[in-house]
Amino acid sequence: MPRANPATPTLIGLPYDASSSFLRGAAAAPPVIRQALHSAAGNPWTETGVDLGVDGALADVGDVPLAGSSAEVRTKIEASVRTLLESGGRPIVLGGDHSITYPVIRAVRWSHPRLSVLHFDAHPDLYPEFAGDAYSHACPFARVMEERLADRLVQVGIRTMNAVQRTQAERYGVDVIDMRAWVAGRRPRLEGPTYVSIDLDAFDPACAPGVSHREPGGLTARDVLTVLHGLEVPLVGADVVEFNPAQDASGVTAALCAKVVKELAGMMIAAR
Ligand SMILES: [Mn+2]
Repeated sequence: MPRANPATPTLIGLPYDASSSFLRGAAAAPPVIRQALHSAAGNPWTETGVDLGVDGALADVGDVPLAGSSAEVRTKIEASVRTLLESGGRPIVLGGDHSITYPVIRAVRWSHPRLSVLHFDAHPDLYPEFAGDAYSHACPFARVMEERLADRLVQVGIRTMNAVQRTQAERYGVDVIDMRAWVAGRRPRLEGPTYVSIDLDAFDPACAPGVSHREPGGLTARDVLTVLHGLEVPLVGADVVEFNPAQDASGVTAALCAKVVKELAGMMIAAR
């Protein structure tokens, strides 16, 4: 792969949803997000003034074929993202369910001895295990924190905290900005190279109905975009996960995924 542009934001699709606990469907998301991203309904400029339509501004290595056991899938994901990083790409991962984030962050951590993670979600995803599966989409941030893959984890949009996950958040020193704290005015503060993980159910289901776990009372599209635009740290990778096209009759969630991908890419380019 050519390295003309260091740290080119690069789409990589991970069509995997076998670690979902409720509805399947997120595996179908990557091509639907690409279609919305390249739709003639919009133009390729970001709100921050970056033209993603310029040749080479935004790369795309396609979808990674993910068959086999969940352990085999995690190995394949980590290797694929590591290959992308080694070739000079900066990953924007199109999920897939949230279980993919753990092997992705393993790969990113390999090239970033300092790493913060900014995580938007309705759910903390900190269960030690869920329904007997330590690699369920309900668990990725427990694995990330117990392996010390992130120096700091900041969660925004949380509104499903329970006793088990609160204990986990305390154990790992997670900075949880739940929706009540968000409304009271708390905002994330990041330092150093940062990875952003965006679960679409962080948004209020009114603006993102196409998810497997609809949880009312969430963030608006503008809330999340404002945080992304305000980042003053190097954005070294990102994922957009848990979009379930089967739940998205209007296509509005696909449009939101594309919007978020565009603005993430724009922030990566502005900062390099
Ligand atoms: Mn979630």
